[in-house]
Amino acid sequence: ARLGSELRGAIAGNGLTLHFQPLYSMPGNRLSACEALVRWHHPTQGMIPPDQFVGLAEENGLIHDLGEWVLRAACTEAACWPAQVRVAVNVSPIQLRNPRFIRIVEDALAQSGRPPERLEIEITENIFVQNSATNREILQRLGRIGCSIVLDDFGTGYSSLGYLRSFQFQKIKIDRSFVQELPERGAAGIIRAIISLAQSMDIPITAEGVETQDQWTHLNDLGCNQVQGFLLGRPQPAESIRQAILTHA
Ligand code: G
Ligand code: G
Ligand code: MN
Ligand code: NA
Repeated sequence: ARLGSELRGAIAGNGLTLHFQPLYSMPGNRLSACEALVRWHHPTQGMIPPDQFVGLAEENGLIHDLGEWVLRAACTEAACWPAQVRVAVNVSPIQLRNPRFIRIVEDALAQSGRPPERLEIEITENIFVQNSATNREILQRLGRIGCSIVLDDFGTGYSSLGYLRSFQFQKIKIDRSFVQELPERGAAGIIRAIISLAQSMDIPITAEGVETQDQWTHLNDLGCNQVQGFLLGRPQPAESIRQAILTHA
């Protein structure tokens, strides 16, 4: 309860910040997007990672304000990047229940002057826990605004092939648990199958959690379209990602 009220204060005050992790195109090896990852600077506990407070925020409803802060801050920062570099924002399925959600996205985009195509909304497979008509409708409305909808952490949760067919994602991110087992044969086979499925549906594939050159080479051979991971760049403060963009975009 204490942490909850402190989190409320952090959202309203200056307690949160965003780090950004670069995504690189494959082939080509250009920095093509950056994923915003929220951080909480707690006054006594130091930096608290998101997996210790996003779940809490989902339980106590703060996820709506937290998510709105993240969307606005990410779009504001991205406003000073070159036009071709996209910004990716993680959105909790619970945020879609907010009747204001579409308005918040439109407003964040308008304030930043970024075209909607340069905003990627990353949503995990939990979106499919309830295969609700409302969720599908919100995703479709985001798509109509022009945002890219990305299926995050693919392969670990609730997706089924039926869901993939019922909603057109602009991109699929293969969960890092598969990538990290490369070059083990089982993982390679699963990744090959996911890529071939995605290609047949015309959906680009990103692999996350790429840590070694060997993994990068395997993913390149398998026809992966984009890579993200410590090998290419860690999540880093905004000023530092601006430097990376200058050199690699
Ligand atoms: O580096 P990392 O510790 O940043 O992130 C851990 C987890 O927290 C990841 O699953 C990531 O998707 C999630 N996460 C990071 N930032 C956000 C955010 O702004 N909103 C939501 N919903 N999840 C986030
Ligand atoms: O679930 P999501 O994909 O949004 O998660 C982003 C999380 O993945 C962040 O916690 C980020 O720090 C972490 N991450 C990014 N690249 C790597 C990597 O190469 N290895 C590991 N172990 N984690 C990574
Ligand atoms: Mn993500
Ligand atoms: Na992910």
